[in-house]
Amino acid sequence: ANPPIGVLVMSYGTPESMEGIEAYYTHIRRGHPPTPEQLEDLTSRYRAIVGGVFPLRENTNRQAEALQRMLDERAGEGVYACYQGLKHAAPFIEDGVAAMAADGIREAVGIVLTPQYSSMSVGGYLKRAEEEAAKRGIRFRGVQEYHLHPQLIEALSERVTEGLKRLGGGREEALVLFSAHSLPEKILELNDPYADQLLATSAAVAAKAGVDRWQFTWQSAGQTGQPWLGPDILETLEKLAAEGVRSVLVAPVGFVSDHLEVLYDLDIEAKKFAEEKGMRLERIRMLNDDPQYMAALADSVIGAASGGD
Ligand code: FEC
Repeated sequence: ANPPIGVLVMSYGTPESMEGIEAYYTHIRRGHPPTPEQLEDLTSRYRAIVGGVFPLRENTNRQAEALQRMLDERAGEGVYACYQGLKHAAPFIEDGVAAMAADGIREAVGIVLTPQYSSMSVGGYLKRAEEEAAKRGIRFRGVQEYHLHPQLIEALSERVTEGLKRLGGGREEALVLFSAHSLPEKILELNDPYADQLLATSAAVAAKAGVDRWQFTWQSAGQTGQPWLGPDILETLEKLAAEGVRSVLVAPVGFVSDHLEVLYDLDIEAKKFAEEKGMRLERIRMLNDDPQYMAALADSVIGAASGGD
């Protein structure tokens, strides 16, 4: 029998334990260890969201397993074999490709668990995977983006509708605030599609959910000394409060899982900030291993494997 087509399921990665935060943070900072203050700041944010297992670890595991099941259903067992490859934690992207090679895989598809393309996000994952695959003689194709896949849009729009329901009486005047991880402003000079794709996802979800009142904002910018894309969500909330908006539904469409940037930056920090300004803030439920999201991934993988990505 032919070896299966490898599917490298790529995600950001998260520490294994509180002791692992320093190594993880050092990797994100390209080998530069954080100062004790920076480490304590990050550790305290994890303490606020972690009850046992780091949530992104569990969610990436569930997503990879659910995608495997969906590919088995669609293409038959043994046709595709999923491997994890993480950006900043083990198993790293290179480990995932090495595991494929060890299993005799000759052909692979890579997909990143974030829907929109940026040279600084998805582009970076795919480059590492391609380089490792080339070294190991594996033919590799990467899914660039799936930000307008109909089942992704459907899954997100259902969550917007549900979130507005949760806001209750606020539905009429509620504003939907789409958000994504900021990146350094220098991506604008590179003609990067990131911002346009995020706006396209947001507009499609708003249209599908029948929402007229919406805006897009950035979140979770890093402190690197250089300018990042703005406005940041806290600035946006401040402005909305001044305009008299009293209820906001945040829809972080650049993320797919429950993790630090959602559970801390939105659910703790942004929520508290909004409340201080007299606003109610709710967030849409994350996709995690939602079947429609898994279908969008499976479709994209099968499309890329058959050469039409
Ligand atoms: O729950 C978790 O453990 C992980 C949450 C997490 C996700 C995530 C996603 C993205 N990031 C993106 C870009 C950058 C850039 C820098 C950067 C820094 C951090 C730090 C932490 C962190 N990121 Fe992240 N990111 C997550 C966590 N990220 C922690 C370091 C401390 C801090 O700033 O809070 C800046 C690196 C540098 O210093 O040069 C740039 C992008 C995404 C969304 C796409 C994706 O998932 O890949 C883009 C989840």
